[in-house]
Amino acid sequence: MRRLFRFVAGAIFSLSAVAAIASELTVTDGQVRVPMPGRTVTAAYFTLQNDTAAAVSLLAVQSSAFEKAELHQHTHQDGVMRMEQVAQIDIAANSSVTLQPGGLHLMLFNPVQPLLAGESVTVTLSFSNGEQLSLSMPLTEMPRR
Ligand SMILES: [Cu+2]
Repeated sequence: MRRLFRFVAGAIFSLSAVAAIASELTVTDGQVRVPMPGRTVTAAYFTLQNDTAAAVSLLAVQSSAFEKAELHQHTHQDGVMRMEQVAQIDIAANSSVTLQPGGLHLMLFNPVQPLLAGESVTVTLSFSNGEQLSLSMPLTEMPRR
């Protein structure tokens, strides 16, 4: 009887460990901007939360709604706003990184379908720990300036 109890307790522990690992990398506040009329390039923003004890990197991204997706960083140089592609986005242990206008962002090129505000597109993120997250992100209008 005692042996059986130990086995059951061990099984429950394993299950909860798996559940914890699955939820340690999360993405919140995801949104994909509807491209400006006549434009074929747009950006996506979201927050990456890493609740593991190890740093992890976002290495690649793709979306079924676009031909190409890249990780980008905005930089200010001599008063001019530029952006450049980055190879990866690092998220330190137990911390978060936010992709937002004027900073890190996801650059999306050449939509392969009509994009309407209020609908959503799927974005797939691949991480250095082998984890892959497929997320549905809402399409939002560019804010007017
Ligand atoms: Cu960009």
